[in-house]
Amino acid sequence: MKSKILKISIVGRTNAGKSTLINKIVGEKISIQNKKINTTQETIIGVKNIKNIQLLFYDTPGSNFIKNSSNQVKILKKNLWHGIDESDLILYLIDSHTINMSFLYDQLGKIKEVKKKIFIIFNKIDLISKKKLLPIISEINNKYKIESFFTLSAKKNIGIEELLTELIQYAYSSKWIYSEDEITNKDDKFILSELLRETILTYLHKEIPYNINIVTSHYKILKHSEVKIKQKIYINEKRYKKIILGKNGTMIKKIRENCQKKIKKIFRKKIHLYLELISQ
Ligand SMILES: Nc1nc2c(ncn2[C@@H]2O[C@H](COP(=O)(O)OP(=O)(O)OP(=O)(O)O)[C@@H](O)[C@H]2O)c(=O)[nH]1
Ligand SMILES: [Mg+2]
Repeated sequence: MKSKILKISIVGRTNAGKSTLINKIVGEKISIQNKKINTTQETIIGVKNIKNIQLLFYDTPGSNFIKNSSNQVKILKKNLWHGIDESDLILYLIDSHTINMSFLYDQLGKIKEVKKKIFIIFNKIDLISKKKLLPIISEINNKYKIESFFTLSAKKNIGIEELLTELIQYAYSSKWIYSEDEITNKDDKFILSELLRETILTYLHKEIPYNINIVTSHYKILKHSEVKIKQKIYINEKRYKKIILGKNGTMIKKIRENCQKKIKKIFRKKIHLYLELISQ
């Protein structure tokens, strides 16, 4: 059978569930997810092979920072547009639970300029009745040229198979970009650093995870398939060090234990995690 590919960007407001969807499709946690905003910062590619077809999903940073012009936002924006540019087709993901029509139209107006096929995906369908979406779908349909509409729940794994069945219809003849056993463009060290960022995001105020840099400096498989991991947390402001350490080191202890548990679940090995805080 001839090999085929399709590159798909997953775009949408922060918290719409883009990373949750990509993880469900790939079947492994390759992109961190969190209820705080702007969790995803880099474009992460997830690969799903179905028979002779390779689907490449680009997880992009949330798209609702358009009016802010800080440096960090500029990087997020660049990464978002890079994901869109690279793809053949755009999945625009909406949190069905919190739809803001004027924001949505503003976004669709910007995205349609790239002249790519757009699927609109109503996610979190577990939280709302589908019926409520019908008038919204017809309103969007009257205004924009949308290729297809889907409703699904990334978290509860509802409707994902149907979406994949539709997507493979758009694949075109080409050599595969990733080998059969590769599921992402990111290596284990990147994913480990992201898991620590996700843990810190869960425990601390959002400005902290955005003001630190995490490097996984050591990753070694020991005997009995145990893994030793060392991670360095670089902090650009001294006051954050105190917060991350917590009273008598209780916060960093909690972060380390929780992150170790998460890594164990994903890598299915016994993990020895060491964290080091470094002020720059
Ligand atoms: N109830 C429900 N919650 C969901 C669903 N999909 C995602 N979530 C939750 O929504 C929150 C945000 O999910 P993410 O996957 O991090 O969202 P994102 O779009 O990647 O967000 P950014 O990276 O910040 O742009 C998490 O708490 C998820 O558990 C769903 O289908 N149903
Ligand atoms: Mg994300």
